[in-house]
Amino acid sequence: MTSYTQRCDHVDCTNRQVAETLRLIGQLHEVRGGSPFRVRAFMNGADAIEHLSRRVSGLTVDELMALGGVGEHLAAVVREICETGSSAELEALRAEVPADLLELLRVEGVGPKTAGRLWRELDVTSVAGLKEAAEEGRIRRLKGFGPKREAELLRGAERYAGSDRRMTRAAADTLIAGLATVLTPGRYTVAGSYRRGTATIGDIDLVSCEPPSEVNPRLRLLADEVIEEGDRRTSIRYRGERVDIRFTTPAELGPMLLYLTGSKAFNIKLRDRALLEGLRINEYGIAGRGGGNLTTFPDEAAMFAELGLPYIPPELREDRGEIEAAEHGTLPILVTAADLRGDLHVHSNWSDGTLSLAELAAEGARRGHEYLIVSDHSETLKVAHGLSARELAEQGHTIEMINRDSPCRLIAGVEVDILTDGTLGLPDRALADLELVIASLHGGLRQEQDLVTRRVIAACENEHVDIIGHPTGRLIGRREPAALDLARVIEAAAEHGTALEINASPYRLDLEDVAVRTARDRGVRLSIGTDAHRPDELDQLRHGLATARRGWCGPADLLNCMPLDRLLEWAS
Ligand code: DGT
Ligand code: CA
Ligand code: CA
Ligand code: ZN
Repeated sequence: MTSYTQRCDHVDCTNRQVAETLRLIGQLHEVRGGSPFRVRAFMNGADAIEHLSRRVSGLTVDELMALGGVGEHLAAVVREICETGSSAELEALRAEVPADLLELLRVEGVGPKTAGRLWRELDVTSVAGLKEAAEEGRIRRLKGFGPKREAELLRGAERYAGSDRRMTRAAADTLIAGLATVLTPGRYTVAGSYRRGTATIGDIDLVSCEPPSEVNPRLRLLADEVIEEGDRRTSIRYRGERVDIRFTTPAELGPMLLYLTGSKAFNIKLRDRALLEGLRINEYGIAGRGGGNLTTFPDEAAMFAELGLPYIPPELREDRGEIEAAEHGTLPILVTAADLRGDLHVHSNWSDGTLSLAELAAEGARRGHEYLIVSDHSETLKVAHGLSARELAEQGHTIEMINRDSPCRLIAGVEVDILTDGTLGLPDRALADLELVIASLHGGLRQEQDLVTRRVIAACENEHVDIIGHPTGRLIGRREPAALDLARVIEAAAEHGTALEINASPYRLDLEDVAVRTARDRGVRLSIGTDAHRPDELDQLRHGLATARRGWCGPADLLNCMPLDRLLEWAS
């Protein structure tokens, strides 16, 4: 378990981060009213790099230019981003465009073009400014806007201000990758909710063992705004989000990391428990009765030991019974990345994915997977080019051929629609021919509770269905979960031996941690699938792993930990 304790995390310069940076540059050009050709060049380049199956950081300028959609200028910018983590062009644009304007882009109905006009023509540079201008009726007077558009923008601004705007783990990863460019690998750790593996993140918390005199000047260069700067703590706004940094030394890292990882409820419970023994805990160490000498600790494990407890992994620190379990020696042994043998939900270019079956097998092998479930959509999902029974049979033959010489075995599956009347999008005969069947809700998510619950239960009852995909259908920050009665669904899954998915997409993470734990306690099997439609999304498995750990899952609770033959036997 040591890999989850003190290791300082460093996120590589990933394709997605480069793509996000290019998009940001494109957006800023558009905000400034720059040439549409230049804007498109950056957007197309971002798409090309996001869809790349190789690491962009390993490509030369020439290799980059050989990619469709990347010209000479863009290739140079990409190299610069990979080497330095930023780009002079981006910094120049940032200096020119007000920092809050980027936040304005997150309001529904505001694209870069609109943001640019609001800024130039009305001097609106923030969400609050947008709301004010709309309330005063100034927006309707802009050419091409009118009262209707103004009302839409006002609603967007109000909704945005009222939402609690938490980041997805994907957004947090992008920020952390950016921060990593000014920090030294091995000398800082990401703490807070990010380290606990929560589905959404309010702000980023870092513990730095590098001294403030070295880190603060570098952070200043990166920040949109320095909120507070000091020798013990610094807070900045970076790409619109708050980042809190606490400074410590390797010898005193334990208490600071424990404190800043939280959760707050966990910290309070731990502190109160220690107080009963006459010990006082804070972020600098443990002191005896009457504030005696402060003892410091280099790591969290030593600190837990001093408190008479085994190490409690960050994902469990929510005051949901883990401290009691630690006292009684009944903490679960959590699943680790090394236990996962495969990815249980991926799409190919037979439906709406970008990779061919052969490419999928190669990408799976590259990640050390023993197997992948090819689970393309069924034909009822028209927008995703869903497959008919005949096409699935044909896909099955191609899969057999590829499996002959692939170290990563493709499992012939499907993600069949649970239709609005509770039947499935393919006949039982077609499902019977497949090795594994995932059934998912894609439409009718707003049905009333009993109706939508009965649809999912009917899917659990179908003997061919092995897994319920993204059970609630939520899209974080964008779509509420269906009104499912999860207790009934979990009961049905337990009764019929159906597994429930932990969809590992950072935009879904569905089921969520608490439901995972309820299901697991009821003896329901869980299944982590990335739902990847593009190669880089195959790396999302780690988000699902964090959710599984937060749901107290061990290897025995997850289908992903079964060897291939046992998995296929379980599914048959
Ligand atoms: P977030 O940012 O909302 O996703 O959640 P956290 O858990 O990262 O919370 P944050 O950033 O406000 O604070 C980071 C950690 O600092 C938190 O997990 C525990 C610790 N902490 C914050 N406020 C308090 C407090 O009032 N008492 C104690 N004991 N610890 C606190
Ligand atoms: Ca935080
Ligand atoms: Ca914080
Ligand atoms: Zn789906």
